[in-house]
Parts: sequence; structure tokens; C-alpha cells
Amino acid sequence: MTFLPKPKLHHPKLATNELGFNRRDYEGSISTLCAGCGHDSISAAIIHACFELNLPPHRIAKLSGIGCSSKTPTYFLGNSHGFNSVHGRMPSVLTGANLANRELIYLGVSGDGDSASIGLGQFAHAIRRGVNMTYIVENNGVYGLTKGQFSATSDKGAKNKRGLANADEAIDLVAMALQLGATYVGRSFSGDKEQLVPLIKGALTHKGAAFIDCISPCVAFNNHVGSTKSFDYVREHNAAVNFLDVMESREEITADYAPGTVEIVHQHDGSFLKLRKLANDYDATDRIAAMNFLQTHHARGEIVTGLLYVDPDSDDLHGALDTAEAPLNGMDEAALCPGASALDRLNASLR
Ligand SMILES: Cc1ncc(C[n+]2csc(CCOP(=O)(O)OP(=O)(O)O)c2C)c(N)n1
Ligand code: SF4
Ligand SMILES: [Mg+2]
Repeated sequence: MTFLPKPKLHHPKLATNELGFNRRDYEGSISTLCAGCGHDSISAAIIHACFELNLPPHRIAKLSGIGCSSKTPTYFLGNSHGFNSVHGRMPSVLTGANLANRELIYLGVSGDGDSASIGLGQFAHAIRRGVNMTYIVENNGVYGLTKGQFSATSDKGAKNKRGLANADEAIDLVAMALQLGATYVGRSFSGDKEQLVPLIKGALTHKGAAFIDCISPCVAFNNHVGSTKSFDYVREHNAAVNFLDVMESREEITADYAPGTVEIVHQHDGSFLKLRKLANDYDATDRIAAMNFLQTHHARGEIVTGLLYVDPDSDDLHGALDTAEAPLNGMDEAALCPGASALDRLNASLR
């Protein structure tokens, strides 16, 4: 993979966050993606979100599979932990890392090919197990890296660059994530930074499986007339359900907004997610309503974006398994290997 380091120089007056880091401290190397690729905008939104949340870069672990989308972690959070895994295998590698050390903030980045084709089983099980992670699919409806074949999220009837129509039904990863029990589900568009940044911030501060499907046009292979993942198509068919803002716990919450127009969602880490509803009576805490809403608008040819569902009382895989708090690499031998007598007692209890 090409690696172009960025020069470290920056303007001395560049704003810093509470940790003393500026935006450049959250960047990675120079992107080698096609100019205008939606994936680069998502990288910029991730950088923005981490900077504003004051996340220490060394506490973040970014994992990916294979594809143009999965290359992007090289282009952000250059001072964080990173693992570029095998095609479709990011979710299991992330699950293992998370179980070994729950103290890091896990960010999984994948593509529609990586998650909806070869990695569909992996995607499904990581979500249903409630792994504490932010899982972002950079969805362009094609296998960009291998030159634009239809992916499993490409809509039936959508046309490829040569004008041929896709004959297969599309997999909707948002619908699957809702059905599989994800406790934070959103969809956005790479060209809508105002919506995407708070959506990512909400996901990063959520406890449990947070999934974001981000439509991200591939300018090289899927940005033509007839595509349903092009910049023009998504702009024309985008039906946003809410306006998002993340408020951190240190800020005082004031009630200076009209009742019924705003919903405050309490996060486990003490922060709040503020939803300003644009759609009439949209309730982001009702999973079944979210599924209906999604299908109804899909049938009308609309792409629903925004925070579609959040469970304010969510838990994660560690809670379900009742695991030890300490990372495995911080335990001594006695804790990691309690010995033959402990094994005998365990075996006896199972007889
Ligand atoms: C096991 C395996 N099978 C196939 C490939 C070839 N391959 C590389 S990337 C890719 C698809 C990538 O598509 P997507 O995840 O949508 O990423 P994009 O490039 O569109 O961002 C495929 C099929 C591979 N690298 N490994
Ligand atoms: S081929 Fe498509 S997805 Fe890959 S970098 Fe170029 S525009 Fe982006
Ligand atoms: Mg793709």
C-alpha cells in the first residue's frame, strides 16, 4: 500500500482541544484514494468527531477489512492502534481485541463488499453479540477497489457504468442491524458533514454495538446517471429524520427548547444526545417503528438518514459474559492460569 506521510507543520494558532491536541494530531497519512471519493469525507468526519470529543488518540483502536474503504484508517488517527485485517474479517478481529482489552475505544471501518458479501456472517454476529464498537460501513454500492462490480447493497435495477442493470435485490444493512439488536443505528451521507459528525460522536460515546451505514459515492465507478449511490441521487432522495447534536456531560443541560421538539437521550458515559425532530413524531427509541419507517420510505424511493434507533439502556458483550474488567495483558500468570485444581473444580461442576 502506498504510504505518503503528511508534513507535520501547522499554523501556530490552530485551535486545540482540552487535551492540547489540534485537528492535525488526529490525521493520518496522505490519502491515495481517487480525488472526490466519498470515503475521504468520512475520514474527515471521523477526525472532526474524535478531536471534538477530546479522545486521546492512543486510546482508540481502528480496525478494517479490505477495500478502498478499509484502506482509509491509514488516512486518519495516525497515532492510534490500527489493524488492517483480511477481507470481511474485521468484525471477528475487533471482537477478539475488545474481549482482550475493553479499555480501548473500538472503531471498525468496512465497505459494502467487505460487510454485505464476504463478511456478512461476521457483521451479523458482531452486531448480535453487542460488541462495544462503532461500526461504519462506507457504502458505495460497488466493489471500488476491484474496479466497480455491483455489491450486495446495490439496488435492484441500479445501472452500472456500462448501463447494465443490477438483477439482484439489495441487502439493507441498517434493516439488518435493527433486526440483529444493534443498540445505536444510523444512516448518513458522506457529503453531509453536519449530520455525519454528531452521528459518529454519538456512536463513539455509546455503549454497545453502534452501526452507521454511510452512503459514500465512488466517483470512479458509481457516480453516473442510473446509479442510486451517486452524489446527485442521494442529494435528491435524502429524507433526514432528525437534526443531531452531541452534548458532553460537563456542559450544563438547560431546558430552553420547546417541549415535544427535542429528545434527550442519556448515554452511559454521562453524555447526552440531543435530537431535534424534523419528521413529525419520529421516536428514535422505538426499534419496530424504526424498521417500519425504513421500509415505508424505501418503498417510496427515499433514503432515510439520521439517528434511526438508539437504546438508552444498552449493554455490551462484556456485560453479557460478565468478563473481568482488567485487560488480559495487564493480568499476572496466577490470574490468567488459575491452575489444575481450578480446572478440576470447573469440570466437576459440569458433570
Ligand atoms: C478473500 C478475498 N476475496 C476477494 C478479494 C478481492 N477484493 C478486494 S477488495 C474487494 C471488494 C471491496 O469492496 P468494498 O468492501 O465495497 O470496498 P470499496 O473498495 O468499495 O470501498 C474484493 C472483492 C480479496 N482481497 N480477498
Ligand atoms: S475506486 Fe471508488 S471507492 Fe475506490 S478510491 Fe476511487 S472513488 Fe473511492
Ligand atoms: Mg464498496
